[in-house]
Amino acid sequence: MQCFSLTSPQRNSPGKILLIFSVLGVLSIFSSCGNMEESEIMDSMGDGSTINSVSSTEIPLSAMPYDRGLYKHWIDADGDCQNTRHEVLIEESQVDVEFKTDEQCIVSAGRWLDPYTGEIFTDPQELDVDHVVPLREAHISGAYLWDSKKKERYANDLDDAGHLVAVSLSANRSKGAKDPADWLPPYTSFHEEYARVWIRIKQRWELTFDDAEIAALEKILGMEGSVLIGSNL
Ligand SMILES: [Ca+2]
Ligand SMILES: [Ca+2]
Repeated sequence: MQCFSLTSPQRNSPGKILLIFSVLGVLSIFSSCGNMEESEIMDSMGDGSTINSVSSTEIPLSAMPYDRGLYKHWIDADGDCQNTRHEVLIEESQVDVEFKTDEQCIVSAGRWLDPYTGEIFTDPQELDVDHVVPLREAHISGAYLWDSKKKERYANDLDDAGHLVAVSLSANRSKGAKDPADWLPPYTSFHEEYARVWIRIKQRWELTFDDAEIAALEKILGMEGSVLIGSNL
Protein backbone atom coordinates (compact mmCIF):
# COMPACT_ATOMS: atom_id res chain seq x y z
CA MET A 1 0.00 0.00 0.00
CA GLN A 2 1.50 3.28 -1.10
CA CYS A 3 0.86 6.52 0.68
CA PHE A 4 -0.98 9.20 -1.27
CA SER A 5 1.48 11.44 -3.07
CA LEU A 6 1.26 15.00 -4.30
CA THR A 7 3.49 14.87 -7.34
CA SER A 8 1.49 14.63 -10.47
CA PRO A 9 1.11 14.50 -14.20
CA GLN A 10 -0.02 17.62 -16.00
CA ARG A 11 1.29 17.61 -19.51
CA ASN A 12 -0.86 20.21 -21.12
CA SER A 13 -1.40 23.77 -20.12
CA PRO A 14 -4.61 25.51 -21.14
CA GLY A 15 -4.29 28.01 -23.95
CA LYS A 16 -6.79 30.75 -23.38
CA ILE A 17 -7.77 30.78 -19.76
CA LEU A 18 -10.98 32.55 -18.90
CA LEU A 19 -11.64 31.36 -15.40
CA ILE A 20 -9.17 30.84 -12.66
CA PHE A 21 -9.30 29.41 -9.23
CA SER A 22 -6.73 27.91 -7.00
CA VAL A 23 -7.42 24.86 -4.89
CA LEU A 24 -4.01 24.59 -3.38
CA GLY A 25 -5.46 24.77 0.10
CA VAL A 26 -7.57 21.73 -0.54
CA LEU A 27 -4.56 19.63 -1.42
CA SER A 28 -3.09 19.73 2.05
CA ILE A 29 -5.79 17.43 3.36
CA PHE A 30 -4.51 14.71 1.04
CA SER A 31 -0.87 15.11 1.91
CA SER A 32 -0.65 12.61 4.72
CA CYS A 33 -1.44 8.97 5.22
CA GLY A 34 -4.33 9.00 7.60
CA ASN A 35 -7.22 6.59 7.67
CA MET A 36 -6.13 3.50 5.77
CA GLU A 37 -9.38 3.08 3.92
CA GLU A 38 -9.30 6.65 2.67
CA SER A 39 -5.66 6.30 1.67
CA GLU A 40 -6.60 3.23 -0.32
CA ILE A 41 -9.33 5.15 -2.04
CA MET A 42 -7.02 8.03 -2.86
CA ASP A 43 -4.58 5.59 -4.38
CA SER A 44 -7.26 4.08 -6.51
CA MET A 45 -7.69 7.40 -8.28
CA GLY A 46 -3.99 8.13 -8.70
CA ASP A 47 -1.84 10.78 -7.20
CA GLY A 48 -2.65 14.42 -6.66
CA SER A 49 -1.85 17.52 -8.62
CA THR A 50 -1.60 21.24 -8.27
CA ILE A 51 -4.70 22.67 -9.86
CA ASN A 52 -4.26 26.25 -10.90
CA SER A 53 -6.91 27.09 -13.41
CA VAL A 54 -9.86 26.04 -15.47
CA SER A 55 -11.21 27.38 -18.73
CA SER A 56 -14.78 27.82 -19.82
CA THR A 57 -16.34 28.45 -23.19
CA GLU A 58 -19.81 28.23 -24.63
CA ILE A 59 -20.23 25.57 -27.31
CA PRO A 60 -23.48 25.15 -29.25
CA LEU A 61 -24.89 21.69 -28.63
CA SER A 62 -25.98 21.35 -32.25
CA ALA A 63 -22.34 21.57 -33.38
CA MET A 64 -21.25 18.35 -31.77
CA PRO A 65 -23.44 15.26 -32.28
CA TYR A 66 -22.08 12.53 -30.02
CA ASP A 67 -21.46 8.91 -30.96
CA ARG A 68 -19.68 6.68 -28.45
CA GLY A 69 -18.17 4.81 -31.40
CA LEU A 70 -16.04 7.88 -32.17
CA TYR A 71 -13.96 7.05 -29.08
CA LYS A 72 -12.49 3.65 -29.83
CA HIS A 73 -11.96 1.50 -26.74
CA TRP A 74 -10.72 -0.72 -25.34
CA ILE A 75 -7.53 -0.93 -27.36
CA ASP A 76 -4.29 -2.75 -26.58
CA ALA A 77 -1.86 0.11 -27.09
CA ASP A 78 1.29 -1.76 -26.07
CA GLY A 79 0.37 -5.01 -27.81
CA ASP A 80 0.76 -7.25 -24.77
CA CYS A 81 -2.74 -8.76 -25.27
CA GLN A 82 -4.16 -6.92 -22.24
CA ASN A 83 -6.57 -4.24 -23.38
CA THR A 84 -7.06 -0.96 -21.53
CA ARG A 85 -9.79 -2.38 -19.30
CA HIS A 86 -7.59 -5.22 -18.14
CA GLU A 87 -4.56 -2.94 -17.76
CA VAL A 88 -6.63 -0.86 -15.32
CA LEU A 89 -7.87 -3.92 -13.45
CA ILE A 90 -4.29 -5.16 -13.06
CA GLU A 91 -3.03 -1.74 -11.95
CA GLU A 92 -5.76 -1.12 -9.41
CA SER A 93 -6.04 -4.54 -7.82
CA GLN A 94 -4.76 -4.59 -4.25
CA VAL A 95 -3.51 -8.16 -4.72
CA ASP A 96 -1.91 -9.95 -7.64
CA VAL A 97 -4.67 -10.65 -10.11
CA GLU A 98 -5.57 -14.04 -11.48
CA PHE A 99 -5.96 -14.55 -15.21
CA LYS A 100 -8.42 -16.58 -17.19
CA THR A 101 -5.67 -18.37 -19.15
CA ASP A 102 -1.90 -18.74 -19.18
CA GLU A 103 -1.69 -16.05 -21.87
CA GLN A 104 -2.57 -13.57 -19.09
CA CYS A 105 -4.77 -11.42 -21.31
CA ILE A 106 -8.02 -11.52 -19.32
CA VAL A 107 -8.25 -10.79 -15.60
CA SER A 108 -10.50 -13.27 -13.78
CA ALA A 109 -10.04 -12.32 -10.11
CA GLY A 110 -8.42 -9.73 -7.84
CA ARG A 111 -9.33 -7.33 -5.05
CA TRP A 112 -10.58 -3.87 -5.87
CA LEU A 113 -11.78 -1.01 -3.69
CA ASP A 114 -14.44 0.92 -5.58
CA PRO A 115 -13.86 4.60 -4.68
CA TYR A 116 -17.40 5.52 -5.73
CA THR A 117 -19.05 3.26 -3.14
CA GLY A 118 -16.22 2.31 -0.77
CA GLU A 119 -17.04 -1.37 -1.39
CA ILE A 120 -14.62 -4.21 -2.08
CA PHE A 121 -14.98 -6.40 -5.16
CA THR A 122 -13.13 -9.57 -6.13
CA ASP A 123 -14.98 -10.47 -9.35
CA PRO A 124 -14.04 -8.17 -12.25
CA GLN A 125 -17.35 -8.92 -13.94
CA GLU A 126 -18.95 -6.77 -11.23
CA LEU A 127 -16.79 -3.81 -12.25
CA ASP A 128 -16.83 -1.25 -15.02
CA VAL A 129 -13.74 0.70 -15.92
CA ASP A 130 -15.10 4.22 -15.82
CA HIS A 131 -13.91 7.33 -17.62
CA VAL A 132 -14.00 9.72 -14.67
CA VAL A 133 -14.77 12.51 -17.13
CA PRO A 134 -17.19 10.54 -19.32
CA LEU A 135 -16.66 10.30 -23.06
CA ARG A 136 -19.84 12.22 -23.81
CA GLU A 137 -18.94 14.93 -21.28
CA ALA A 138 -15.48 15.22 -22.83
CA HIS A 139 -17.05 15.38 -26.27
CA ILE A 140 -19.35 18.28 -25.48
CA SER A 141 -16.54 20.00 -23.56
CA GLY A 142 -14.30 20.28 -26.62
CA ALA A 143 -13.21 16.77 -27.58
CA TYR A 144 -15.60 16.85 -30.53
CA LEU A 145 -12.92 18.93 -32.25
CA TRP A 146 -10.23 16.24 -31.91
CA ASP A 147 -9.16 13.84 -34.63
CA SER A 148 -9.92 10.13 -34.19
CA LYS A 149 -6.45 9.33 -32.85
CA LYS A 150 -6.71 11.87 -30.05
CA LYS A 151 -10.21 10.66 -29.20
CA GLU A 152 -8.80 7.13 -28.97
CA ARG A 153 -5.95 8.30 -26.72
CA TYR A 154 -8.44 9.97 -24.41
CA ALA A 155 -10.64 6.88 -24.28
CA ASN A 156 -7.67 4.69 -23.36
CA ASP A 157 -5.50 7.04 -21.29
CA LEU A 158 -3.38 5.11 -18.81
CA ASP A 159 -0.86 7.90 -18.14
CA ASP A 160 -2.93 9.60 -15.43
CA ALA A 161 -3.93 6.97 -12.88
CA GLY A 162 -7.09 8.92 -12.10
CA HIS A 163 -8.39 8.99 -15.66
CA LEU A 164 -9.82 5.47 -15.66
CA VAL A 165 -11.02 3.77 -12.52
CA ALA A 166 -12.53 0.37 -11.76
CA VAL A 167 -15.92 0.93 -10.13
CA SER A 168 -19.05 -1.05 -9.44
CA LEU A 169 -21.44 -1.56 -12.32
CA SER A 170 -24.29 -0.01 -10.35
CA ALA A 171 -22.33 3.15 -9.50
CA ASN A 172 -21.26 3.56 -13.10
CA ARG A 173 -24.79 3.02 -14.35
CA SER A 174 -26.14 5.72 -12.07
CA LYS A 175 -23.39 8.10 -13.17
CA GLY A 176 -23.89 7.67 -16.90
CA ALA A 177 -22.45 10.71 -18.67
CA LYS A 178 -23.29 13.14 -15.89
CA ASP A 179 -20.90 15.81 -14.65
CA PRO A 180 -20.54 16.77 -10.95
CA ALA A 181 -23.50 19.18 -11.16
CA ASP A 182 -25.77 16.16 -11.66
CA TRP A 183 -23.98 13.21 -10.10
CA LEU A 184 -21.46 12.56 -7.36
CA PRO A 185 -20.22 9.24 -5.98
CA PRO A 186 -22.41 7.81 -3.20
CA TYR A 187 -19.30 7.55 -1.02
CA THR A 188 -19.23 11.14 0.23
CA SER A 189 -15.71 10.96 1.72
CA PHE A 190 -14.47 10.69 -1.83
CA HIS A 191 -16.16 13.83 -3.20
CA GLU A 192 -13.24 16.23 -2.81
CA GLU A 193 -10.82 13.85 -4.44
CA TYR A 194 -13.33 13.20 -7.20
CA ALA A 195 -13.66 16.93 -7.88
CA ARG A 196 -9.93 17.42 -7.87
CA VAL A 197 -9.31 14.55 -10.30
CA TRP A 198 -12.16 15.79 -12.51
CA ILE A 199 -10.54 19.23 -12.77
CA ARG A 200 -7.10 17.75 -13.36
CA ILE A 201 -8.35 15.62 -16.25
CA LYS A 202 -10.22 18.48 -17.89
CA GLN A 203 -7.21 20.75 -17.59
CA ARG A 204 -4.85 18.15 -18.92
CA TRP A 205 -6.99 17.61 -21.99
CA GLU A 206 -7.91 21.28 -22.31
CA LEU A 207 -11.62 20.63 -21.92
CA THR A 208 -14.14 23.24 -20.89
CA PHE A 209 -16.39 23.53 -17.85
CA ASP A 210 -19.98 24.74 -17.89
CA ASP A 211 -21.28 27.13 -15.27
CA ALA A 212 -23.29 24.58 -13.25
CA GLU A 213 -20.31 22.25 -13.26
CA ILE A 214 -17.98 24.97 -11.98
CA ALA A 215 -20.45 25.87 -9.24
CA ALA A 216 -20.71 22.22 -8.20
CA LEU A 217 -16.94 21.78 -8.13
CA GLU A 218 -16.48 24.95 -6.10
CA LYS A 219 -19.09 23.80 -3.62
CA ILE A 220 -17.45 20.40 -3.20
CA LEU A 221 -14.09 22.06 -2.65
CA GLY A 222 -15.54 24.67 -0.29
CA MET A 223 -14.52 27.49 -2.57
CA GLU A 224 -17.75 29.23 -3.50
CA GLY A 225 -17.17 32.66 -4.97
CA SER A 226 -13.47 32.15 -5.57
CA VAL A 227 -13.65 32.01 -9.35
CA LEU A 228 -12.06 35.02 -11.03
CA ILE A 229 -13.86 35.67 -14.29
CA GLY A 230 -12.14 37.55 -17.09
CA SER A 231 -8.53 36.77 -16.28
CA ASN A 232 -6.39 35.91 -19.26
CA LEU A 233 -3.03 34.34 -18.44
CA1 LIG B 1 -1.92 -3.77 -23.21
CA1 LIG C 1 -20.28 19.76 -18.09
